[in-house]
Amino acid sequence: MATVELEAANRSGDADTLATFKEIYNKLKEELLSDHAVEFTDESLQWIDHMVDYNVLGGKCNRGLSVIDSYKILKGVDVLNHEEMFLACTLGWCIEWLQAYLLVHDDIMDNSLTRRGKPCWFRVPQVGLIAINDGMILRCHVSRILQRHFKGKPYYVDLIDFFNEIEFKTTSGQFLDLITSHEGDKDLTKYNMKIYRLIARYKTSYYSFYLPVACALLLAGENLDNFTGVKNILVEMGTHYQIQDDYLDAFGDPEFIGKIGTDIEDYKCSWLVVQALECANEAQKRILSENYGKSDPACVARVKDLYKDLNLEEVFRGYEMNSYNKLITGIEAETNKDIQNVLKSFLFKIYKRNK
Ligand code: DMA
Ligand code: MG
Ligand code: MG
Ligand code: MG
Repeated sequence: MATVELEAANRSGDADTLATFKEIYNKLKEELLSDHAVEFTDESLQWIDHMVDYNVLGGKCNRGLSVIDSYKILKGVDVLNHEEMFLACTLGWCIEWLQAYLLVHDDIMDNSLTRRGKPCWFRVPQVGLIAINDGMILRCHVSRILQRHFKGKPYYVDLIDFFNEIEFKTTSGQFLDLITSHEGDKDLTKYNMKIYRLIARYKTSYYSFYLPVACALLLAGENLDNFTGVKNILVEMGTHYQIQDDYLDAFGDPEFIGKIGTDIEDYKCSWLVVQALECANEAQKRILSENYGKSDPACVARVKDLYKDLNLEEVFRGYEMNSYNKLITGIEAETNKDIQNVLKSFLFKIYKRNK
């Protein structure tokens, strides 16, 4: 596929694929609700049904759909057969389910208010800290789905190992994110691009970028050890994605992105604060250390004003363009054309996103 066609295909989205993807969601959820490994009461089944819809649905599904897109490109077909489509969608949903679990916990830890245009799950009055266990149920669902549909496949053990490894990397990234912004230990001088990249790589890149493509490679019968170059590009793409996330946290429209930013209040090692520290003068640094990490809206506004004074919107646009060009150069250095197309297809999905 030529670049222009690829780009068009991604931007228009494929209505049939989306419809099938959604149908398979319903099937997977029904299977989980009729899973006889546990005797559930009617009341608890209703809770799980609602909890899964509330947390797994409502996102962009970029990660899940990328498994299908990548698998099609690797196989060199526009349409997958019934079985292939089912397996690709199922792995796509496993990633969406994993993400749902990560987000339920992330919102508690980040003390967030909204997600995907609704209150965060733990903010729902009847839910509260039950959300911790609900998150764990969502994670267990991933294993149940994999067991039901992949046990017996030659790559089953690799798949399980792989999901476990990605989860370990992600929770370690979350740990780094939390420990770096730890209360009582507020010291902006420790924030720099090196620590920033480390956090972004672990908390975001592996599960959001490497996992979908690796799932498609495993489905195509490939050995992941032969794709370390691909992994490195995807990890870099994930960092680009997290930088966009950090930018949108302060500058995005909460109505549109579906969440209210909390990075300033949370004293996060955000890309914006790292950039601000790099170009601020002494007086501006003082403003930052006096206002960053406080929940008072006036302090948050002061930090955002400073970001504007430092022209961080422009710095971000520059970064975005530069990073895009570097990614394209890296992708075009890959010898395999199919792999190039898998990577480009993913990059086009996220480039200049405003959501
Ligand atoms: C999210 O980082 C990372 C994971 C693993 C969910 P974040 O807290 O910046 O995400 P969000 O802005 O969506 O809360
Ligand atoms: Mg968060
Ligand atoms: Mg977080
Ligand atoms: Mg964020």
